[in-house]
Amino acid sequence: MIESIRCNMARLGAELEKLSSVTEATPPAVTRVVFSDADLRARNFFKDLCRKANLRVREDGIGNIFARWQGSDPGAAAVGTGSHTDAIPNAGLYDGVVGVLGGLEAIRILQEKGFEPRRSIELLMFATEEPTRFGVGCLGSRAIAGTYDEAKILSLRDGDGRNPSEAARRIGLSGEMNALVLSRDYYDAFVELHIEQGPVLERIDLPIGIVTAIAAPASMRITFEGEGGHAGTVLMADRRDALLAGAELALAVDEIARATGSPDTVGTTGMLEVFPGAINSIPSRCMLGIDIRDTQLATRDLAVAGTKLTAREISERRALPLTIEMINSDPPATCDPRIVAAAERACEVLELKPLRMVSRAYHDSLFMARLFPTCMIFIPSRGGVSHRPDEYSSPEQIARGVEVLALTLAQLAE
Ligand code: HGY
Ligand code: MN
Ligand code: MN
Repeated sequence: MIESIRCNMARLGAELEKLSSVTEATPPAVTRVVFSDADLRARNFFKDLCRKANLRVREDGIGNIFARWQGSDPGAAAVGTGSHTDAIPNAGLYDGVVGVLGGLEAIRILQEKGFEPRRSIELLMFATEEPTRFGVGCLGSRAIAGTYDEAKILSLRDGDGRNPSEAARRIGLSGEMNALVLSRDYYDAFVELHIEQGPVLERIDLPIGIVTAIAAPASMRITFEGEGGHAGTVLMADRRDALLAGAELALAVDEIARATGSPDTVGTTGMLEVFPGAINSIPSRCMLGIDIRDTQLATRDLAVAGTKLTAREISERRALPLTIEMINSDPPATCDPRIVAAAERACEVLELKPLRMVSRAYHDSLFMARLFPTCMIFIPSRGGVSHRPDEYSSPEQIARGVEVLALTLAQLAE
């Protein structure tokens, strides 16, 4: 096993810096929604770096990018690594990007070490990890895992009414959605390097997290229909105000999540759309976008059921019709012990103390784990902050994560 390895943080830092400037927000905020111009520039930047590292690059119809370092045994299943570079509005520069550019750096420092992989090592940049454009996250990895077939993908729409194929073709992708699934023997292992996006590693002052399980995410849209009307002339007794039902439900989502008895249950009303949205007009429609998660499927489903029940009770009491649309409801993932052990051995060689932990955020690994033995490596997030411009991991923390990833990949590719 390679006994020492060093991340070239000057090189990686410059690339992180460059990519952070590819944004549709005012830096340091990063907005890079899939299939936007910023996304296209990020893709071209990444593919160019991969070609410079002599990786063989291909892109599938939905925009997953695969950059392969050919191993000596072309018939052997490859080892995969990677993450995403799309970013929600007003986000930070590390979410996903550390796993994509850090994955490339891990490959380069192995190449520079003279390591020769038996199994090919393949770096992925997944399309659409964030739900911003199509309302559901991890579209690229769902497609690879076969969780979403062509019909399901084409049923989605963005704000302009385009389906993913139409939106992908606008930036020059084929938009072919019928050949995205990978076979189970395509990867022997998949490892994703990612920022923790939570406070645990920083609080206990450890440099590396090794993920043993990924929480089960669910999201839904609940819409109340009211009557609307003039804010001055409709008396209070005659009103059927949709926003008030939405306000009650948003508070209930918070209470339900706190009441499950599990500290791992989280409930968020991240979207609240009011129609017509005029200050002097009573809301006639209110849509809530609700995100509910837990590491245990049964507890998560209990919170989802409780939310639906409460929404129906509010609808009855206020005589406001409602619609409930489940967007996604995914099982949790368990990471593979063999890869967990490889990552721990890498930490031992590098004299780093890791923490075995769960991931409360979902990641593309949640879906890669449907087909392949999968694991994640976390680095600390300052203050546990993420999905904000002040998201931050230090160059030292990033370098440690890259070095652990490199030695983990080397073990898996031997
Ligand atoms: O929401 C998530 O967990 C991920 O960061 N998209
Ligand atoms: Mn994210
Ligand atoms: Mn992410």
